Amino acid sequence: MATHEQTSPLDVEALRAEFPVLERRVGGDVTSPGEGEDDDQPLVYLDNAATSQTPRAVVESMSDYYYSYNANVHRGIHHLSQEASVAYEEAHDRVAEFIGAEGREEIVFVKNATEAENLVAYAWGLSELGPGDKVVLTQMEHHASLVTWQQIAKQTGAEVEYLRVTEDGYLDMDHAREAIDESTEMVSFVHVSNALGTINPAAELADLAHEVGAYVFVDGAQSVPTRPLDVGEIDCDFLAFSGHKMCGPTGIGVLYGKEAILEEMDPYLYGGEMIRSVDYEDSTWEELPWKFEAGTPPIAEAVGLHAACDYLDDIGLERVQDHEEMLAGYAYDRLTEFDDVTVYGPPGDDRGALVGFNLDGVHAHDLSSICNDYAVAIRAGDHCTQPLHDTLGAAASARASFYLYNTREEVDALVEAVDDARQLFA
Ligand code: C6P
Repeated sequence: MATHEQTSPLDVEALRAEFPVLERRVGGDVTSPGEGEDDDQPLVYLDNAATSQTPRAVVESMSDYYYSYNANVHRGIHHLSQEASVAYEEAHDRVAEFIGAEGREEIVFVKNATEAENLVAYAWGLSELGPGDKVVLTQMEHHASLVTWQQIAKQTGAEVEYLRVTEDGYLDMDHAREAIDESTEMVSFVHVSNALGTINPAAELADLAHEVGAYVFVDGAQSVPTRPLDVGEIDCDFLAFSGHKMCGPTGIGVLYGKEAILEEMDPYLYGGEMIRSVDYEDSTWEELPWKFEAGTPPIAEAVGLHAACDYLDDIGLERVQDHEEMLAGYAYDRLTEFDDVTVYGPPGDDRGALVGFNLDGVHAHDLSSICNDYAVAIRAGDHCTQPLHDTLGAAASARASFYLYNTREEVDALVEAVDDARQLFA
């Protein structure tokens, strides 16, 4: 019996009006839309952990940039360049405020969360890690973190240890207390798992790491968009996230780093924008954060990310979190009513905004394809967590992920599609 009966703290219908794409009707052949008999079903978009949709305010902030003050930043003293530079710098201030950072020095704009992981692994890891050092990750890491640290460890001779996931989808904290020891230099973990929905105890893990003098890297790709997060409260040294999962544009992500640590690190990319002076023999670097932002940066995208932070803060991230967890709990309850469906991860009342699952005897891709026949967009695959899927004993899983504009009726549409797949493959 479903337990998640609460009503939403959000006015979802009013919010949906801000996202024109949600009005779409889809189906049939994507190469000739409008021509098939299935072309007229309302889109049910449940792939938000991959990419969220973009509200008018964010799109308009970027078109305003292109229509009114498009210019390169930090390079011209003409009017448009100054306006663009101010907007670009203010976007750093806004993101700093959004996550509770001290200021723009701690906010580096990159392409996405993946690049943020690589920046630290290369710029810090290559010079600081060596034989005898340990990097502690979790079994539920996204490849962005797992592959990056694995490869840097190979290059430096450091060891990687993976914290185990328990049967019920939580991080094994006994293993964490044992594994994070004096040889540990970096503890890097996913805050909210994109495959299990597990919410990891970030502050507790940060304490364990700091007790042994290790740095803490939080992969916030799924947590920053969906819940209030304050880097001071967690006391992490680094945090990574992407604009496109938080109502912002693609092409921009954020690396937060404590100023004193970023100050000590060498640049990751070299070129224009990041230098103070250059001669034929050597160069010196710009101040933070520009030292890490070589070349023409994502200016329109920074303006869009600023607008996305405003948009989410205006709604209130506590309310966004409550709404999404209500939907995830409801989906969990409904899907676990089917005895041939396996839902991965922790219980419905203790998970982030997603549900990963499999139907006995049916490949996740087939399940996702049947959902698509109902215009229900979910994701199927290993979700860039291949080792975790090996541990789960599943080659792939289907995943529905929710955001502020989704409704309980859309969860019902998902459940109906899954039920249809059950009948079809029975
Ligand atoms: N996950 C999904 O689950 P990028 O692609 O760089 O914007 O984000 C990478 C990333 C890092 N960490 C976590 C926990 C993530 O979930 C992701 C992106 C997407 O559908 C794509 S695999």
